[in-house]
Amino acid sequence: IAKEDGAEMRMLFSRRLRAVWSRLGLVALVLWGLVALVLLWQPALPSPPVRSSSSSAASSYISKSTSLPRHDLYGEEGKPVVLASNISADVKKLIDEGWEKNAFNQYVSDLISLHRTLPDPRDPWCKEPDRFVRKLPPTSVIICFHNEAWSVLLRTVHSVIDRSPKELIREIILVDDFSNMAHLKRQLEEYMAMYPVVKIVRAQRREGLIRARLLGAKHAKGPVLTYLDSHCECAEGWLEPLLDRIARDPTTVVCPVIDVIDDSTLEYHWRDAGGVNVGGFDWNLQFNWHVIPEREKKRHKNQAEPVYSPTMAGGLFSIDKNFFERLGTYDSGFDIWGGENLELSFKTWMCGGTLEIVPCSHVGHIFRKRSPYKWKSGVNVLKRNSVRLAEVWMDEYSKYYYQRVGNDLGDYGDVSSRKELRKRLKCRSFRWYLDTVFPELFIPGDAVASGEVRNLGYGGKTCLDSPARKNNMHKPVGLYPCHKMGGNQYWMLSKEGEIRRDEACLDYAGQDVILYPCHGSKGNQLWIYNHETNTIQHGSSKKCLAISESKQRLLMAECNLRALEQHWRFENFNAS
Ligand code: LR7
Ligand code: MN
Repeated sequence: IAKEDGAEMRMLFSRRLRAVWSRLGLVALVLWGLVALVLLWQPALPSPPVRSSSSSAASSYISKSTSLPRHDLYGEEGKPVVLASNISADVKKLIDEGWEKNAFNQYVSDLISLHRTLPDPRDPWCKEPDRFVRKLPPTSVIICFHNEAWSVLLRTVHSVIDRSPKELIREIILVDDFSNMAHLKRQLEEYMAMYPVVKIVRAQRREGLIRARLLGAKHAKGPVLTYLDSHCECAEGWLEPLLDRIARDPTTVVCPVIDVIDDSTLEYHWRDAGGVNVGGFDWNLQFNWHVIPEREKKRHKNQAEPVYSPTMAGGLFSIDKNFFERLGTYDSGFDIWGGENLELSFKTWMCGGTLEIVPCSHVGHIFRKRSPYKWKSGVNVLKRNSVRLAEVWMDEYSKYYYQRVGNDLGDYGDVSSRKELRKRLKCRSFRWYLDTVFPELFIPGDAVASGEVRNLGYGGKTCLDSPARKNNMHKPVGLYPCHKMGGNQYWMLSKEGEIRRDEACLDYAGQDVILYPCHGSKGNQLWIYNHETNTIQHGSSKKCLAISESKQRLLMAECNLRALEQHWRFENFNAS
């Protein structure tokens, strides 16, 4: 064809004209390239024009390509979308509405292509030839949603279709958990008619995400189930490394690395294999992340190899369908949200499986700061789920959770069939799980001392007092009149010399005494408590813990055995 073109050209143009022509073309190309570069590099794109207000009431959460000024460059390569600061009041209103409904910036999401590109986050190790077994099992992808934003839900679906080998997707099942947003009704049906691989299943009443997932599983035809939240984006090559692990051993439950999609700019932040964390939990039965323990690192030659994880975050994982059923799927008595991730994690480990995080597989997730949808009035759903979990799976360790909820279990329904399941499967004990899978977890019963930590100076009425929440980390530890009610004054002294509450440790690095995530390597977190002299000496600085005369501030002072403001008393002390 090129040859024929050339012949035609020769007939049309003289030699000279042709030369000028091609030179012009080159200049145009260079100019075009420059324009493209400038566009790409501009950090803040101009704010888009306001969407026409003539469309239906649903328009504020529907991104119809006709009414929306889609800009092909917004958010490509996972880049952040930063709106110009001079946005009009109308746009501002739309942005606020989007936040209100979804707890993320829906307006920004609506600007981004449903097929946007992402950076390739994979370690080179993942791309080596023959890395994965040749014949991978196909999977049913199950995405449950309750009132999800249109553009976010569709980008989730398209990221699966666009970045998975076709033959590995048996189907994509969208489970609508009784949403009432207009765009999730017929419009979704019509849109998905273009993609026969997508099936829509509707719950007949609000089930909560746990039973919604079970409903999805009921319709699944693939040998593997892959669950995703409804606000995800799968990165290049996300699926094969997950299925590979299940192909090798169907009792392996696998999670991708969960990358953060920023709730405000929708920037895709990926972490490299060296930054991968594994899942744990605390005695409030809250899921948390921690670094890969050394003992686990030693098992691997390459940092991109799958790592054992004591627990999973919950939303994003693949599991062999038969194995899931053997494990009794989820406890369908769990309502709305929460706890199901620990239930599945505990029983996977205790009943013969393993749980891994696969660093070659990356999926982004929009992390929100609040839950945008309705829960249930009058019941503490999360506590009820957690009590069911503790009753069935945690044996004598359930008491540590119960202490956290004032030993008031409330009405948690009937768990006898779940206990029978555990018996039938001959699962191991929770103690085995803690010893073998999660030895890093601090067991409150192992504390050498616990309770309030009272200062004996200035009248002896002041106690160490700090909420050990995540957002309190790195902040100075407080003081408060002793109140004898536990809570923020309940501390534990570990055998290793940490003063801690759950994963927060007293830490001194020369400035303030702060709370810091416990690292287990002593150093700035080592405290030597002497129940006879009542002193608390810091391991590395050798200074002693004290309070200021105003009783407002914690101090570190040169040790002086006679200074009463350096004397402390742990409420319960175990001399043994
Ligand atoms: O009633 C409901 N019905 C639903 O269908 C409530 C929720 N849902 C859907 C919802 O639309 C979403 O797709 O269920 C999914 C999860 O709900 P989110 O996104 O509100 O949950 P989350 O991301 O805040 O919370 C994490 O923990 C949950 C409960 O234990 C689920 O397991 C989520 O899937 C889980 N999310 C992740 O694992 C992503 C990484 C988060 C971390 C750490
Ligand atoms: Mn989520």
